[in-house]
Amino acid sequence: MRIRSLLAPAGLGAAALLAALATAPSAVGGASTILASGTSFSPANTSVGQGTSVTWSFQGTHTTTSDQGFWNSRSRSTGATYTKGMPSAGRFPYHCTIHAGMNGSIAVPLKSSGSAASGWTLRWSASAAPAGRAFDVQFRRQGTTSWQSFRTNTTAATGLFNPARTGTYQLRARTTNTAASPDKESGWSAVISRQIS
Ligand SMILES: [Cu+2]
Repeated sequence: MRIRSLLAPAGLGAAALLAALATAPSAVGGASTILASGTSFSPANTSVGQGTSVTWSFQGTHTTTSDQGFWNSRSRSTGATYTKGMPSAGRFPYHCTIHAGMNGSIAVPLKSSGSAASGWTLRWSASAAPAGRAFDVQFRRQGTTSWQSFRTNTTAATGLFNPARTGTYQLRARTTNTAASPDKESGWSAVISRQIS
């Protein structure tokens, strides 16, 4: 009611309001379309699920260039788009090579399924790594400070996390560009916490 009364003076009826809400990007899932315009990406930071894609649209001439060499649109101008699949977990910073300070990042979360009793099948990639990609997965038990390796440079997409010791564990994953020399790693995914009983 409050929203409606605020919008009413602008002439938005209930039907138009519902239509606007239905098409608004989800705040949780994040936008999968990013506008490159002026000297910024909008939204600059976004989160998308494993195996989804992100599309940039361009106003003026820009690039979307992964800081770790995961993608590079090269120069694109007004009206053009560039789409990149985001298959695996990590945080992927990128920039425009034309405008200094024009930066953004894509976060792709680690997934899990299972239970405290039977352990958690972690999924850090929608599919096994293609050539030139590998994954690192780390954990730490709550109350400890240092991360430990669960997988290093694996090309598998999933693994069962079921340590002998009970407790709450934090988990994170990243993607490595092994086609680069030397290797270049994405940032770490957002941390997830899972119980082991
Ligand atoms: Cu630019």
